[in-house]
Amino acid sequence: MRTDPDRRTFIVTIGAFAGLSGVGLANTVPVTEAGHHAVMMLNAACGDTQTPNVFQPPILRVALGDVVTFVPTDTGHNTASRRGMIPEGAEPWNGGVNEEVTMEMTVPGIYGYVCTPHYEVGMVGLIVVDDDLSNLDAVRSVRQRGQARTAFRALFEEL
Ligand SMILES: [Cu+2]
Repeated sequence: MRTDPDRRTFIVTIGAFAGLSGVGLANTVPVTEAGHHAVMMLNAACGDTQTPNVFQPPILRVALGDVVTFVPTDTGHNTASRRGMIPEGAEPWNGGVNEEVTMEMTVPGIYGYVCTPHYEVGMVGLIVVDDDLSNLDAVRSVRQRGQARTAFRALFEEL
């Protein structure tokens, strides 16, 4: 267990990435500085209005120590880690609806997360830190409900 608060994996910030959201980038991935990544919470997929409620990009690969910000580009979404779908030693997170969440990714592995209101309709995503797929079996074995099952399965195929 880590006890040093400066090394917490989960940090919630408001406006830390000022300028990322609300600048008319509804269907593009914002460009961020090196080592910082954005995942947008959207009502519809980029260029595909038939696919509602998505994280963009649905799979994000980052280096160890990189920072990830979930941006509430559209309203009505949140980000929450799925139990059993983060590496051992990583801290779970559970953002509020419409809340921007920023995390420093200090533990390698696969992170599976969901939008709580849209979990059953398949609004889910993955983050892979340091190209480490060693917890893939554990992540895959977590039982999913509704369309989250097929949505996660499709993402696993892309790993
Ligand atoms: Cu959602």
